[in-house]
Amino acid sequence: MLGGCVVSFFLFLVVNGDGSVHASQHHLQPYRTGFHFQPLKNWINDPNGPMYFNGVYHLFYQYNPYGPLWGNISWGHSISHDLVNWFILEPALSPKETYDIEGCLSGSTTILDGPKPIILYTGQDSDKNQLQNLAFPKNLSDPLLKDWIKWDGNPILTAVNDINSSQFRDPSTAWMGPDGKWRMVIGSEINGHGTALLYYSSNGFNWTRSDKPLHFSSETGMWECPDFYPVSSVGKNGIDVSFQGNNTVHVLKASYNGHEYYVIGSYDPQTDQFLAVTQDFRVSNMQLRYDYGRFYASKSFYDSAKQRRVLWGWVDEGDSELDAIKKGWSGLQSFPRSVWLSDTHKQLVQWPVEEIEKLRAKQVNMKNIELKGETSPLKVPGLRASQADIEVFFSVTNLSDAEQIDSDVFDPQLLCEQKNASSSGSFGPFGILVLASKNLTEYTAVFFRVFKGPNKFHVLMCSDQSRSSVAEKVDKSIYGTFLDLDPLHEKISLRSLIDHSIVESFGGEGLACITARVYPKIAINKHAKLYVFNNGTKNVTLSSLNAWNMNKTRIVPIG
Ligand SMILES: *[C@@H]1O[C@H](CO)[C@@H](O)[C@H](O)[C@H]1NC(C)=O
Ligand SMILES: *[C@@H]1O[C@H](CO)[C@@H](O)[C@H](O)[C@H]1NC(C)=O
Ligand SMILES: *[C@@H]1O[C@H](CO)[C@@H](O)[C@H](O)[C@H]1NC(C)=O
Ligand SMILES: *[C@@H]1O[C@H](CO)[C@@H](O)[C@H](O)[C@H]1NC(C)=O
Ligand SMILES: *[C@@H]1O[C@H](CO)[C@@H](O)[C@H](O)[C@H]1NC(C)=O
Ligand SMILES: *[C@@H]1O[C@H](CO)[C@@H](O)[C@H](O)[C@H]1NC(C)=O
Ligand SMILES: *[C@@H]1O[C@H](CO)[C@@H](O)[C@H](O)[C@H]1NC(C)=O
Ligand SMILES: *[C@@H]1O[C@H](CO)[C@@H](O)[C@H](O)[C@H]1NC(C)=O
Ligand SMILES: *[C@@H]1O[C@H](CO)[C@@H](O)[C@H](O)[C@H]1NC(C)=O
Ligand SMILES: *[C@@H]1O[C@H](CO)[C@@H](O)[C@H](O)[C@H]1NC(C)=O
Ligand SMILES: CC(=O)N[C@H]1CO[C@H](CO)[C@@H](O)[C@@H]1O
Repeated sequence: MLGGCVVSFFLFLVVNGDGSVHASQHHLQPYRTGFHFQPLKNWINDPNGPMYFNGVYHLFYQYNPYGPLWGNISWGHSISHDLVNWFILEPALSPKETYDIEGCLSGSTTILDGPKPIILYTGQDSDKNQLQNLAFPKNLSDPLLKDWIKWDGNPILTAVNDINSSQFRDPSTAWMGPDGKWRMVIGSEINGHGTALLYYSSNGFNWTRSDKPLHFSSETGMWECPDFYPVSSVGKNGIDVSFQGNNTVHVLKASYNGHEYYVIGSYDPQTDQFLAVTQDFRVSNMQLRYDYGRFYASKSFYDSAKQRRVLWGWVDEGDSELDAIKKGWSGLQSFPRSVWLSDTHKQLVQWPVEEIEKLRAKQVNMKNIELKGETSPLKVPGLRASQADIEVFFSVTNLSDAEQIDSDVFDPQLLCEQKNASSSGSFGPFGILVLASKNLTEYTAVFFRVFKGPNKFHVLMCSDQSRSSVAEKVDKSIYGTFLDLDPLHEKISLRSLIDHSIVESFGGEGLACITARVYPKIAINKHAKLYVFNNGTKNVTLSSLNAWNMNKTRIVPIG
């Protein structure tokens, strides 16, 4: 993280006819998003303590009220009725007490009996010790829960014994076990191992450490932002953290190495044993992740209104600090995603929450088009392609000429780097070019390739930013992952949320996500185009394409 550096800047505020205010017009601010959550200005990072309470969605987030770089970290607070349009309130927590004077760092909310929500969060003191603290709403009858009171028993936990005080943070949402006690985990590193420390409480306020952690890994360093929750093995509905019953498995997520890794396993609440069923935590591009691009420090919550689990993640910038200062802001939240267990039970599926469809305006579609091998990209006409939601299905037949790979185990990220969008194959690269300029000087290619391994076909999904901008000093990484689907019998689908400087892509109807940040210089606003392309030698069928211009969300401060 950066040190606290306060910068003054001008911000262009525009008040629209409908009363909403947003920072600047897109011609002055081509990278500002239209339908992703961001405050009017300044720095944000991790989503914190999202919850649904008394008919209102709350999103808190790491926020610097004074500038576009990390510092003075507070809990920004916004509320919504639909996860799409937001009202921004005053920060819920600000660094004011000795135990959080260097920052109110990440944490979670838990709804105790009552129902009464509490915030558990990490404070940093002036010696950079991390301490755990608690806050609760001042007035439970206030539907907005505007004001939060820090408990006078703070800090509730300090780093003792084998805990390093600079590696002790991000308390999770608490869940209740069959003994009526609350449990929560805190991210740490113990003896060099990434660890989810386990704590118990009878009332949610006073916590004691369990003599064993919930889980740890000798293959990784420090774990941040642990998340732990059950998912149903029968259907897409989400379940509350404290649910006890059959037909569930548990997900443990840890943030390390810049990514969001998760493991699916079985959890016994009698003994607090968590046993990994999928590959246990390690540092590898083959390890399950929420997202194979830019997406970090995520947090999920159970939405009791729609019986679903919703996931938010921080999507940081790929441009420089100087750019952040010029823009006056830094950081986005991903579009909220529903999360459930895949049919194979071997991984999660993620999909933008359905409320996104409220924003869909003009629609464009295409159907049953044979994309001949190695031909020029096909332009999708009639779309405002800088702010769009697009879903496309491809099908391939007769894969006998698919490119061979000599192993069924490959690093997909490396494969996408070696075989990028401009490297022709047989089946693929095919996919879409987003935020593309008219003569294709700039584009971001989101595409697939099909390989034949010794035992099965492999569908590679890549997001190639190497041509995304003529600007030099912006990140242009190439990201990749495999999709667990059978390309002979299933269509290969791609959904991309394109929003000026973010491209959130969902492959295989949510089997894999890749989020990218891009900073085109030419392909901005009305100059951004969308193309379908096939740069492989073999034909691919574009079965269908549906794309929508997206309306802007309203993000309005109400103090
Ligand atoms: C609590 O909030 C309710 C609803 O907004 C309000 O009517 C009441 O006056 C508030 N109570 C206090 C003590 O502020
Ligand atoms: C919780 O902790 C507070 C402050 O340390 C203490 O006053 C209180 O008695 C404790 N409550 C319980 C139930 O242990
Ligand atoms: C504590 O953690 C910090 C990194 O956050 C590390 O630099 C330091 O060496 C650790 N201290 C000990 C005693 O391990
Ligand atoms: C779970 O399944 C077992 C065996 O089928 C059954 O005995 C038990 O009642 C079920 N538990 C719950 C909470 O449904
Ligand atoms: C999108 O915005 C336009 C222009 O403000 C408006 O006319 C239209 O009704 C909106 N569509 C939806 C689906 O909200
Ligand atoms: C590929 O597509 C072209 C154009 O639609 C068609 O003429 C050709 O026969 C197709 N090739 C194969 C092998 O299907
Ligand atoms: C599949 O393609 C191969 C190579 O192009 C060809 O030899 C074979 O006849 C095709 N099979 C079918 C069923 O079309
Ligand atoms: C397709 O391949 C050609 C030749 O390698 C390359 O020049 C072109 O840029 C590629 N197209 C895309 C969209 O990458
Ligand atoms: C993309 O692939 C081509 C051909 O394999 C290679 O020459 C080029 O350097 C690659 N580009 C990047 C950015 O890796
Ligand atoms: C493509 O467009 C850009 C900007 O409009 C221009 O600078 C560039 O020369 C064009 N390139 C080609 C090959 O036409
Ligand atoms: C307004 C305010 O409180 N700004 C503070 C932000 O943090 C820096 C140091 O990190 C302080 O110097 C500022 O006073």
